[in-house]
Amino acid sequence: MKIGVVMGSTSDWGVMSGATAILDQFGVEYEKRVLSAHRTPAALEEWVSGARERGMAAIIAGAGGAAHLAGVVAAFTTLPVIGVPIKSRSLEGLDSLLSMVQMPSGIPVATVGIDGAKNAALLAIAMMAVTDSELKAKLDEFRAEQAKKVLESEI
Ligand code: RP5
Repeated sequence: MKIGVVMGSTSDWGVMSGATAILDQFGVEYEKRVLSAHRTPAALEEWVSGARERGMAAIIAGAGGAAHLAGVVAAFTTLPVIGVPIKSRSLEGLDSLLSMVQMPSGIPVATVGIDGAKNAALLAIAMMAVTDSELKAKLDEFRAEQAKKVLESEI
């Protein structure tokens, strides 16, 4: 199984590379694409519609502004969709956050915090780990390492 990572613009890559860095760290395969809900709707539909057949377990979608990308992705698939609201130039990402988190009932998007690409990847990994014991062990190790750092920290 792999994860899909899609973003609306190359300008989102600075944030979205945080998701692929986590997927690399856990050895999880992914497909990454720049596709826009409003600039390339047909190509987006094609990519998302074939995602399950290409072995994807979930799709992470990052976009800024009126960030309808994640909602449109969710409209074309029943795979879990995780939205990453990207901090926008004019409203600091509040527009992106509300566009994703306030999806109307029936088509869910699991939305992480503004610029929360790393958490999106960790959530996708947690989904895969439900049925993948090797990944679950890696997730447990990641959590233990994180806890150790906090407990060892000094102020
Ligand atoms: C959205 O508009 C993208 O996801 C990006 O966050 C934002 C700005 O895009 P660019 O103008 O930088 O291409 O579609």
